Amino acid sequence: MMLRTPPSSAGLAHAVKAAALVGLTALAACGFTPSGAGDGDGGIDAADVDAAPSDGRPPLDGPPGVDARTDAPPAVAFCPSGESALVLCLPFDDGTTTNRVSNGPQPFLSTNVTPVAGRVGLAAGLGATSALWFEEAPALDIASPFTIEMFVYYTQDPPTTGASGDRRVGLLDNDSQYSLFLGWHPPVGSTTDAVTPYCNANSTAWGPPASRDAWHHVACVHSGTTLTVYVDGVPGVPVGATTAVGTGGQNGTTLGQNGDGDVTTPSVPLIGRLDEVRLWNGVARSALEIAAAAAR
Ligand SMILES: [Ca+2]
Ligand SMILES: [Ca+2]
Repeated sequence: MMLRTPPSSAGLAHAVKAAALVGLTALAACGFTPSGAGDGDGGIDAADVDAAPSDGRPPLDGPPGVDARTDAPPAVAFCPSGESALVLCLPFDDGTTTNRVSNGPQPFLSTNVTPVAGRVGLAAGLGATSALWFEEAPALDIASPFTIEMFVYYTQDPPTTGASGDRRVGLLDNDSQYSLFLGWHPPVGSTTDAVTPYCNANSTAWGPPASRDAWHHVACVHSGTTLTVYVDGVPGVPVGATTAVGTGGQNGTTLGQNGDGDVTTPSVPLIGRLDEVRLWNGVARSALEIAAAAAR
């Protein structure tokens, strides 16, 4: 069953197109002047060129030097080509779940994932019946150092009853190898549990808590010797992590729920949104880089 172009993708494209039309109407209504006039230089401008259509930023004002308007600074590419450490890069900005890493793995299942307003451009809207799953692939059998990062918006807390494996919400899970979840954990200095991102890769590291109904940047950084979870650029307590990251799991990689080999039967699903998902193999992103990603 190949669902790289799932039936829902037509709906996605339609929704994006509709959103674009609404956007154009709004621009016309407030007197937006297309490139070519109104910038005061008296010249004829080139058409706007969006050098990176998937980055969610406005297009550049034509090639530099064509006119007197200041070109926007080129954005640092979110999914830089030629970045061999990048395994997954899903900005979701075109309304699809395509991995923007060239020759990278693509989702095998992408169903009931809807384009919604994101932290940057569009995001992936996920619910109790969503499935976003990459089949088993060598590229996803990463080793330390590594970095997982994404924006998360959850609208339902993790369950508060059941076994520990039930009192959580899955964000990204390469089953039996490495994972990022939302669970219940007391913040430093407190004895009361709060919803808190945590990362598993033999060791378990917890970040600062993350509130419901708001966007948060969540990152798991494995330095090779320590595991640290950041929330909105703020690190939690690092834990030692010297055991090699496993590669023996065969259940692939799941976004938005626990990966347990049966992605079509929801297991602690995320009710909410994911945006700007990246997975880096062989790279521990620096605290500065994590903070910069959180501030996009
Ligand atoms: Ca996005
Ligand atoms: Ca594996």
